[in-house]
Amino acid sequence: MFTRTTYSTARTTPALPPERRHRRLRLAAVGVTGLLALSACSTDETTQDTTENTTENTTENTADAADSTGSESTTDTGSSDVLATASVANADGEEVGTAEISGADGASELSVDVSGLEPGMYGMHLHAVGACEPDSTAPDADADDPETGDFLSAGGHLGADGHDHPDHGGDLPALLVNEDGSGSMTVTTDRIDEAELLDDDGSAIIIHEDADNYGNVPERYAPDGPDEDTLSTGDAGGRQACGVFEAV
Ligand SMILES: [Cu+2]
Repeated sequence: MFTRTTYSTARTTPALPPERRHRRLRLAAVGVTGLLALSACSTDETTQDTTENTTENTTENTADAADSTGSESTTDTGSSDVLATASVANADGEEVGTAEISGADGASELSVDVSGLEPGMYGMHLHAVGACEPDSTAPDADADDPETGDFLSAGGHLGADGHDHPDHGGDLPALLVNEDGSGSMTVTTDRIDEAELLDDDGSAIIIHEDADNYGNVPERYAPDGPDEDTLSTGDAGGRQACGVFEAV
C-alpha cells in the first residue's frame, strides 16, 4: 500500500507547465504558509518540491489506510460463523420461532425470528442455563419456598456476575412483535462470552411477557434508585417463550 511514493529528485526542472506550477505553489502555501516568498528562483523550487512530496505522501498513505480498513471490515463480515441455534417455543411446547448466534472477531450477531405471538414489545435476554421447562423452578431457588413459573429453569441473565441489568452479557434490545404476530431482529453485541454461551449447562434465549425497563426507573418513582429485582431482571415479567442454544 505504500508503493505509490512519488519522490522525484529529477523533477527540479523549472520548465513546468503553468497548471503544474500553480499546483505546486498551492500545496506549498498550504504546508508552510508564511514561510515562503513564493519567488521563482531554483532554491525555492526545491523547497516547494519537498513540501509537495510530503503532502502527497501523507495524503496517499492516509487514503491507503482508509481503503485498507474498509476492505478488511468487509472481509470480516463475510467470515462470520454460526456458533449456535435455538428453536424457540412457548410453554405449550409450540414452536414460535428460531434464534441464531454467529461469531466474528470479538463480536456476535444474534438473529431472532418469531411468529404467532401477541403484538407488543417484549424484553428479551440470553439466560444462563440451557433448560426451557414449563412450570419449573430456578436453579438457585429457595429450597423451602421455591417459586415456580414457566422457563424459570433457564435461570437468570447470562453474564450477570458483577453487573446490574442492563449490563449483563445476555442483555439485549427488546423484541417488537408486529400486528401480524411476527417479529424479527438482528443485533450485534460484543458482550457474549462464547465459552459461557456454550458451557456445560448451556444457555437459552427468553422472550418475556412485558417490556424491559433496562433498570431505568426515574428518581421521581424511586428516590432510592431501582431495587434489586429491577437491577437483575429489568422487570420484564413472565417468560412466554424459550429456546435452548445448541452448538453448531
Ligand atoms: Cu430475561
